[in-house]
Amino acid sequence: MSQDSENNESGKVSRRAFLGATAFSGVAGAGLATGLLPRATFAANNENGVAVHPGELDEYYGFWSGGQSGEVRILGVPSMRELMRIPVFNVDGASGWGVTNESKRVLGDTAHFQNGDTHHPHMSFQDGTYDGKYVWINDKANSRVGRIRCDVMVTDRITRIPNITSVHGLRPQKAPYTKYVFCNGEFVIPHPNDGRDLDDPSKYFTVFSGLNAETMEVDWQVIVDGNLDNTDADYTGKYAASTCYQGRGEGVTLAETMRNERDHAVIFNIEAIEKAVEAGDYITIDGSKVPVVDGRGDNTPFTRYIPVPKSPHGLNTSPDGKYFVANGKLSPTVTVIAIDRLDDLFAGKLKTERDVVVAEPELGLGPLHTAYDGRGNAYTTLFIDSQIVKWNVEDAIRAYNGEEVNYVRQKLDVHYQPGHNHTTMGETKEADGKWLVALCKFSKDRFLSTGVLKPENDQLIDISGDEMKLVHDGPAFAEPHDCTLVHRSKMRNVQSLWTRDDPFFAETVAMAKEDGVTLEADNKVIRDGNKVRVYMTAVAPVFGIDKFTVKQGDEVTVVVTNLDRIEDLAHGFVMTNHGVSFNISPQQTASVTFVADQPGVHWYYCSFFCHAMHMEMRGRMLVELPE
Ligand code: CUK
Ligand code: CUA
Repeated sequence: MSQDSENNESGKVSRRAFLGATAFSGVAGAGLATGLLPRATFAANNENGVAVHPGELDEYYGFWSGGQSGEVRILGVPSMRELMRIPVFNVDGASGWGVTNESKRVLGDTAHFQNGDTHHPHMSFQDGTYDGKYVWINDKANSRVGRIRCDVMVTDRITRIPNITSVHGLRPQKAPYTKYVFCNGEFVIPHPNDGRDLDDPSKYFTVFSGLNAETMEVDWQVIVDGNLDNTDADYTGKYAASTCYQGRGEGVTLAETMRNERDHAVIFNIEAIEKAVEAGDYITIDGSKVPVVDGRGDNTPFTRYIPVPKSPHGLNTSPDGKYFVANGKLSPTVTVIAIDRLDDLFAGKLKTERDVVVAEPELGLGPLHTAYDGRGNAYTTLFIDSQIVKWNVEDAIRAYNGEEVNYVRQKLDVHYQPGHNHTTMGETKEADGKWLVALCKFSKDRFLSTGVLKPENDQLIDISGDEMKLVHDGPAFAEPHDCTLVHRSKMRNVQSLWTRDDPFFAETVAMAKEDGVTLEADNKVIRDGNKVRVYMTAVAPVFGIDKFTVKQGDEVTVVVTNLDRIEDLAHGFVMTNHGVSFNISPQQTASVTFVADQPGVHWYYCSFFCHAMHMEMRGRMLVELPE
């Protein structure tokens, strides 16, 4: 699939010439008018004249956290059209995630949790930029990390991180490639957390985890002082940094977590951690086998604690690889940390930890997250001020050094209370400075009232010119914390058909083989005591079996293989009154196991409209009374 190169590049010139400059500024400026258009036909316009008309493709894939829905969503940017939802931690009716045997295998021993709280979707890297292979997402609610395969856009692994309660910040290593996904354990807990120490917070701690990107096992953990909020990696592979909002000690109540004027950003020395683990210089805790090193205290080889004001939240690496920026939240400032001073910091060559700070610009109230345009400017969300502030990093450094220079370029009102913001390719060395998305927590009056629960408001801002321009309001269901904007040229491996030997359903294929069944050809019912396995094909508009008989109380496994090879020709399988419903995409095998507990005739049917005779694509399960 070569989507890049054509479309937009050639299209934009002619459209621009055709519509003319006045037509564009009219549409782009009229926030209210564009808000009235249905999302699917919205055409966003920036200074480059980019518009996405019906039938045209977006320039960027946006991977959106689905928040409390526990999923990941794919949006097209700049149209802001929602293209797809990828279930990860949730039960999903359309795909049958959490219902099929294949998804339950991925969910593993946490399949009984029916929800998640996703915050940070991030793609795998090669050499400082996206490679189109995986997207990871954290589940703050149940301490898990999920991995989505970007070739089929399906979750293939879920890991419950040991020794922690709740994963919050998550980032893949950016260079030389994503070997680790860094995961912040947010809440401090006793270790072991088995009831013997309960209310003595001085014994609580949390850990920073290096999750292996390929194996999805945790390779090592680092015990830290304080807690861990957000994290980001550098562009060399040497360092990662996390924010902490509860000081070095044992703050557990609201007042305690707010009492310090300075909390800290903790810097992790990845090489030093790896060395200690390789040398066997580690402990294990809480009965888990994961190697753990102790990064508490001022002079460990693994960590340094940089004091920063106050309850810092977001941590964002600049795309030139020079700076970590910690966002102050309760301070009107962000703290700029020079990454090239970290070697000296760990070598003990600096007088104080604060010597790595090269700027601390005052930006406004409630700075939460910062994004970059690749032209030296940063964009920070101001939660309390409901604004995005655009500022220049090098000018902020000059001001910190005493020069009279105004580093704030512009403040733009957003609607309302933004959390994350994100620029196109902005978390890679290829930050291209075209679009900024501000993920606003409150929409209030921006849409027709939906009652007591209102949508979030994901606002699209054109940053391609000198001035930020708001061009679109995008309602979103609760609660996308973060998104990742990936140029479509990075997504070369997206497939429209499953491959028959795909590992996602390999175990089901192996089961069929043991039963002597060839899934691509056979339609068979295998009885094995009170277990019945029903293998059927699906080719529009027929299931390979239109009737099978079982006894009440049998455990029935239905395996359906979609033999259609036509792009987008999905079937569904619903067993009525059994809570069984799932999708089978082209060339996929999917299965479900349930108990036939109700005697009588039960129809099964295809639930995805696949053919003119789709309504007739069905069959009967006859459930006999037991003898
Ligand atoms: S967090 Cu929600 S607005 Cu979980 Cu990245 Cu900052
Ligand atoms: Cu197959 Cu509808």
